[in-house]
Amino acid sequence: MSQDQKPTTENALAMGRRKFMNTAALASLTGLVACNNKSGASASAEASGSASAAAHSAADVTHLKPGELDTYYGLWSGGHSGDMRVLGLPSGREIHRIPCFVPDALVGWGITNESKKVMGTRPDGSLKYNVADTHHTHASYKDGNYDGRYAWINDKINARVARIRLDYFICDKITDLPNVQGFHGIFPDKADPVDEKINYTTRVFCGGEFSIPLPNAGIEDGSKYRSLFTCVDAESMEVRWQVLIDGNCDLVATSYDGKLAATNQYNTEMGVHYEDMMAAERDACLFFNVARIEAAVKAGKFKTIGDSKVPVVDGTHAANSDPKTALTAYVSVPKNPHGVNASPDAKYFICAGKLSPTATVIELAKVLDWFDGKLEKIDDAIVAEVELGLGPLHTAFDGRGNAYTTLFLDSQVVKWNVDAAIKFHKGDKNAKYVVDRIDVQYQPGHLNASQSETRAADGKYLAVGCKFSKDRFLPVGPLHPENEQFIDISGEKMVLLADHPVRGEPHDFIIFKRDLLRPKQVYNLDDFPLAVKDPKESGVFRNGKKVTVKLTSQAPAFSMREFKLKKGDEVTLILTNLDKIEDLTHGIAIPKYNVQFVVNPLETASVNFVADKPGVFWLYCTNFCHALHLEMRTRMIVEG
Ligand code: CUK
Ligand code: CUA
Ligand code: CA
Repeated sequence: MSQDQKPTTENALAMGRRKFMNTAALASLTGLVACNNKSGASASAEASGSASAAAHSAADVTHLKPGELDTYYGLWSGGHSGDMRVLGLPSGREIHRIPCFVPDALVGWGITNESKKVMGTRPDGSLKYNVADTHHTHASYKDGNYDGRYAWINDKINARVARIRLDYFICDKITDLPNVQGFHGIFPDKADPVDEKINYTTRVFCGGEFSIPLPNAGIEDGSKYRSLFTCVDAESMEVRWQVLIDGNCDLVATSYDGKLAATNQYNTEMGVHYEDMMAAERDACLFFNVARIEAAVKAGKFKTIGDSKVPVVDGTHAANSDPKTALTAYVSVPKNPHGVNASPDAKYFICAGKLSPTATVIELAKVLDWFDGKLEKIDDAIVAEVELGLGPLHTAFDGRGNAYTTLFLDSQVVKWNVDAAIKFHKGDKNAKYVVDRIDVQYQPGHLNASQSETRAADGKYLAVGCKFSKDRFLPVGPLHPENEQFIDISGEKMVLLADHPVRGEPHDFIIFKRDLLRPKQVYNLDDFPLAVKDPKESGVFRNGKKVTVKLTSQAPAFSMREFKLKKGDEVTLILTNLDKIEDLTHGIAIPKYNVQFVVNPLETASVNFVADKPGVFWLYCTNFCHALHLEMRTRMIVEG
C-alpha cells in the first residue's frame, strides 16, 4: 500500500473504497452483514473468498454464546435520553440505562421523592428540567486507571453535571454550573498537581461552550460575551472555581500528573454567527495551570459573577501574558479544532483539526516549560501537525504508540503513529506515520478504544460512533438510528466486527475491563433514612390531612392488603423492599394517580400525591417477581 502522507480527498476516497470492499467482504463472509445491505452483498459477490481464519475468529468475539459474559464494560452517553447506558463488550449488548437528567418510567426516576431530590425541583414540586443532551462520560481515576468509584456525564442544554455511583449504577448528584451555557466537554483530573499522595480524581473539569454576557443580561454586543471553564469537586459536587476565558471551550482533557487541563477552542474569534466563528485560520488549545489557579483562588485574586458565590479567576489573554504568573496558555491550533485527547504515555495532548485535515500534537512537558519560563513561545510546544484526512474529530489510543482519529467527512478512521508523525513534522519526510485506514458507516464522531484514556490502554477494541446509519439497518421511517461500530485493533490492520443501532445521540463513551468494577447487587437497608425495616411498622399514619403510608414488599405480597384514605389527603407513600435476594425487584403502580416506581432488594423509595380521586385503586406490583406476581396487589380505598 502506498503511503499517503498528504491525503487529498480523491486519494483518500479512492483508497477508502478499496478498503471498504475488503472489509465488507470479510464481514459478510463471516455472516455479519449477510443480508443487511447492498454494498455488503455486492462486495461479497466480488470477493475472492480469501477471508482469513483469523478474521473469522476475530468476528466471532462479538457473538457471545448464551450465558457467556462480556469482558469489558462500556459507559455510553445516552444523548437526548439524558441517561447513561451500560454496555457489555465485545458483544455490544445494552445491559442497563442509568437515568440522570430526564425522567425514566421504568424505575420511577423523576417520580420518587428521592430521584426528584437529585434531579432538582421547582417550588411547586415539579421537576426543574425535563430535557437534557448528554455528550461526554468519563470515570474517576486512580494511578492512571479507572478506580470504579464514579462516572460523570454532562447535560449540554441546561449546563448540569451528573455523578454516577459505580457501585450501584445510580445517579446520586446533579450540579448546576453557574453562568454557563452549552456545557460541553468534561474530564476528571487524574492526580493532584501539588500533593503527590493524591493520585486519584478529586476534581471534574467542565467546559462552557457558548459565550454569554456575564452576568447574563440581554446584551446584543457579542464582543461582551465570555465563557467559563469550571472545576467541580468530585466528592461534594460543589463548584470550586471558574476561569474566565477568551474564546470558548469545547472538549476537555487532563494530564496524568494533575498539573494541566486543556480545552480545544473553535471560536477564538468570539463570533456570534457561524461565519464569524470560521474567520480565523487558527484557533487554540487552551491550557489551565491547575495549581496556579488554585493558589490564585486561595490568595483571593478572583471576582464573582451575579448571584453566584463561586470564585472566578481571570484566564484571558490580557491577564496572562507573563508565563511566570500565567494561569492559562493558549496554544495555536488550526481552524476550528474538535476534540482534545491525552495519550496513554502521558506525554501528549492531541487536537483534531475538524476544518483542517490535520491533528496537532502538543507536548505537555513543553507546556510546563513555558509556564516555568523555559520555553520562549508557547506554540513551540507543538511537536507535530500532520495531515490525516478530511474532518478529523476525535482520537483514541492503543497503548502501542498509535492514535486512531475519526475523519467525519471521509467517513473513515485513520490509524497513525505518533512518534512517526513527530519525526515527519521535524523534517523526516520518509517517516511513515499513517498506518492504516478503514471505512466506517457513516460520518463518525467520537471513537474510543478499550482502556484508551488510561495508562492501561490495551489496544484490543475500538468503538466508533457514526452519526449516520443510512442503509445499515432495516428502515424504520425518517428517524434513523446511529450506527455504533466495533472494530478489532489488535493487529496492524483494523477489522470491522459489528454494527449496532443506537438511539441518538450518544457522542462519547468509555470502554474498560470488567474487573475494574465491583457492583453491588443488593442495597443496604440502613442507607435509607425512611426505610420501613419490618412489615409490622406498616400502616397509615395520620396527622390532620398529612398522611404517611408505610408499606413493605416481600414476594408475593405487600405488607398491607388494603388501606384507607380520605379525599384530599396529602399522602407520602413509603415502600421498602424487604426481599434481600439478588434480582428480586418489585414495582408499584397506582392507577389514575400517575405513580410507578421500582424498589430493588432492600431499597426504600417514596412518593407524594394528593388523594384527590375517590374510589378503589389497586396498587399492583409491576415487576414479575413470583408465580403469584399478578396477585401481588394492595387495595387503596379513597373515601369521598
Ligand atoms: S462532541 Cu459529539 S462528536 Cu459533544 Cu464530544 Cu465530538
Ligand atoms: Cu412483586 Cu411482582
Ligand atoms: Ca474558529
